[in-house]
Amino acid sequence: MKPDIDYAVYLVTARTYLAGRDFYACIEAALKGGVTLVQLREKNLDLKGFLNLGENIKLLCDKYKVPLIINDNITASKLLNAAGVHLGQGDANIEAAREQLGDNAIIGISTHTVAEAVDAEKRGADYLGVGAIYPTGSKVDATLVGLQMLLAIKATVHIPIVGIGGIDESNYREVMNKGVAGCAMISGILAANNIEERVKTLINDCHNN
Ligand code: TZP
Ligand code: MG
Repeated sequence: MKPDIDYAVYLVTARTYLAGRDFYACIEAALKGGVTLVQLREKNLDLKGFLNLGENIKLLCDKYKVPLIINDNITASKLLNAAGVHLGQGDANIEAAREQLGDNAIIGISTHTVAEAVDAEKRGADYLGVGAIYPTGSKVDATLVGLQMLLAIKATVHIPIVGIGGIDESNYREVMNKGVAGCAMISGILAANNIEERVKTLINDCHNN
């Protein structure tokens, strides 16, 4: 059966934000705080390095019963027995991911236009990442799409939508109020001095409105 996914507070990993702190300790702090979903997104690693990192993250996610999504790499997702994969427009296509990972895998697609969103939904994506909602320093080639595009996509497709890009505790609620399923964050979580408390604040924002 396809797992039920809670997209509310979606952590996307990036080792570059940790300022010397231990990667696993930071991810565990986020899990303790209550992140509902984790995406392992680590660039510049070969498959072996990626799998080394991924095995440990998978163990941590299992400990907190939080699903793990792998960015870009379908093979790594399969080998790690992760919940699924997140693909950009330039990555492998949805059909290839579905064929390799099966019907129960969660496949997320980054989209920036209504046309891309409609196409991804038609091809069987489970959720859409839409961004960047706000300016972000975390992705050099990010396209700023803003809240208007988020609303336009939300009005057109039926699958869950996750906002991404420049989201933190100051604007999380503003994005959630647009009716999205959740927000994906790198720096909004990992750049916090106290990652566990930051996540608790976000989770609280999610439930108290
Ligand atoms: N895709 C669009 S914006 C972005 C990605 C991966 C970066 C998100 O990072 P942050 O720090 O949450 O803005
Ligand atoms: Mg990608």
